Amino acid sequence: MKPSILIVYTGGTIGMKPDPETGALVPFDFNGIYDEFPALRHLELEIDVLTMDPVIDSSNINPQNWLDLAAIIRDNYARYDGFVVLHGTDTMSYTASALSFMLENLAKPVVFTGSQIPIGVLRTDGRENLITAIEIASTRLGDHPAVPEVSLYFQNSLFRANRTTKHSSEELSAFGSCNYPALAEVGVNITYHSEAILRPERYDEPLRIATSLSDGIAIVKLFPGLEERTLRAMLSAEGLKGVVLETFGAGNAPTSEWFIRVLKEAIDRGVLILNVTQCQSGSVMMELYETGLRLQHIGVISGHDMTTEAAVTKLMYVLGENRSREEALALLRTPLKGEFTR
Ligand code: ASN
Repeated sequence: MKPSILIVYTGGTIGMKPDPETGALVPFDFNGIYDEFPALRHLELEIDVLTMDPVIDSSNINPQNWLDLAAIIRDNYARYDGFVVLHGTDTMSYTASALSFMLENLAKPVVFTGSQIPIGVLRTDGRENLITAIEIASTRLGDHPAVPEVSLYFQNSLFRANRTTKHSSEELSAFGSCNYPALAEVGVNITYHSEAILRPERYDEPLRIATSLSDGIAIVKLFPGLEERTLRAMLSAEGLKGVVLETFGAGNAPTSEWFIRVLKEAIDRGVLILNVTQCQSGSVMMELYETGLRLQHIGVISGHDMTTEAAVTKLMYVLGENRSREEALALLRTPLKGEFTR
């Protein structure tokens, strides 16, 4: 039997094509995928396409869309061998990170991709991204899928989704994964780095999905000159439950008394604060300097080498179900889907 792939098209540049009459970019109908890319027939796959309604520019994506996407994958999980999610690049790392946490017991490939140039433009990067993502989603090594986790394929590299960041709005190589190696590299052949790929303990568990994500999450980026009244206003927002604190270097922050006090007051009110670094690569090590140690002492949680995208979506996931503070803390301190290295 031919492997079967479900393409879920959410929107973004990859789905755009110039209208032959007006020249304006209009959404491409992926149901005509074989007519547009006859080469896909050579892959010997069953491919179905599901287009989300409405298709959106990814700047408009929100957590409800993530819940809908997770439900689509759950509802089709038994029927397909792998999934390719076509998504705008701007927030793809957020969606892909969120899904990596929300799809519990995942044992099949879910490959996110998109493009920088519309698929209907001759020089598009979307054709190669799409075809290779489909091939990766359908590849098996031995008895199991080659990459049974949520991944992101772009410009010859396959990354763990929750390790990625969009680092360029211009380059075709738009995504990077500074703190974790590529899962596969694509040249003449596709080379899978098996040692880097996450594998489930069991392949036959039913997929379980998160059905709620927490609101009340914020990102606070430190900068020299941040004032007490501004920080206090941010941390006193009504309903605030979790904060990703983007600190300097190895997780450092000012030692001024007011700064520590404002953070401590929020922690005492029950707000969980997760420390990630503003640096593109490297990890938070709060025990290294006095400026990090003080954060550790008041109960700021280390985000280790997590991206902001992974940290913010992990907070939404962990706080989304009614967990006790201890349970939430334990989950935040554990890598759930390879999102950080200890
Ligand atoms: N604005 C587009 C989006 O994220 C950008 C892209 O897909 N290249 O939906």
